[in-house]
Amino acid sequence: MTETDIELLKTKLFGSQHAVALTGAGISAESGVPTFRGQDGLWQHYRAVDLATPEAFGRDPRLVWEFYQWRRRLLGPVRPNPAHTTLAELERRLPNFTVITQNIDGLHQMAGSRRIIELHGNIWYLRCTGCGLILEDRRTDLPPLPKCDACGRLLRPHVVWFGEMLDPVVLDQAYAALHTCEMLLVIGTSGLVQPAASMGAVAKHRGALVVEINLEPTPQSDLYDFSWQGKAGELLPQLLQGE
Ligand code: BV8
Ligand code: ZN
Repeated sequence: MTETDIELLKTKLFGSQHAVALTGAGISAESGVPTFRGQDGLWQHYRAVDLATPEAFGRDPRLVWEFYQWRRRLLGPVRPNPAHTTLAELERRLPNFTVITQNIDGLHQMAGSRRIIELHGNIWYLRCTGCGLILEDRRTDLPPLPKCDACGRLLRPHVVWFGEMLDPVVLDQAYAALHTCEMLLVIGTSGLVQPAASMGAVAKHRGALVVEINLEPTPQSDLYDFSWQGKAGELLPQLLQGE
């Protein structure tokens, strides 16, 4: 990305009527949240994708809860970084700026973003496996197998597990944003998990300018207009400089 490219990007962004950011674990890395790649992606000797499934929860709910309790304790003291706060600032300055996130860490809300579409749920919400009650619970010392106050059945994290469908209402909101945006920032995602991984292509095919912001190229980089490589927390604030 040359200086000219960045200026073009800013002109397009600040002239946009509807811009969108699609984010993944990489945007929270500089806040100290482990990503799903490499060593980061391991808890004890389990891969996140092996524990974040309805099968694993059916087999051993105590183990899966231990995994989510570990992530909740890890997330407790974590705070948004300049990448999150830049997107919140863009929402204040631009009409209809929307964040579509794969992250369940709630850091976009904490940074002040309000127009957020959480594709995969939120770790601070629990859902009853019996009556479907959904409740916010930010305690980091939940009982090993949390139970529903209403019906006594087992609670589970209100997140989307591998092999589970995304909430159709949430999916519709995401596609509505992708179908109408003039610009899409694809930030800190490896582009390996569907359907999020094909959302950049959806916007591209609808004529949006798509800019990838990542430490490294991804399988979709060639499809996008720009691949801006570096740390999101260092690159995104540049969008506000001089504006
Ligand atoms: C579904 C919540 C219908 C839980 C998550 C075969 C082929 C294709 C698809 C499938 C298939 N088999 C099954 C599927 C579907 C499956 C899927 O895609 N599997 C993959 C693994 C192949 N998808 C599903 O199951 C989805 N449901 O499709 O339902 C269906 C059902 C059954 C069968 C078919 C269809 C549900 C997917 C949602 C699962 N839940 N999270 C939890 O978190 O506990 S997914 C979870 O993993 C995250 O939410 C995120 O989506 C994904 C991790 O990806 P990223 O966020 O991108 O993070 P990653 O670590 O990978 O990469 C970080 C990136 O950041 C890197 O590129 C790195 O370079 C960069 N980076 C790092 N630091 C920085 C940085 N960039 C900038 N700055 C930095 N500082
Ligand atoms: Zn219940």
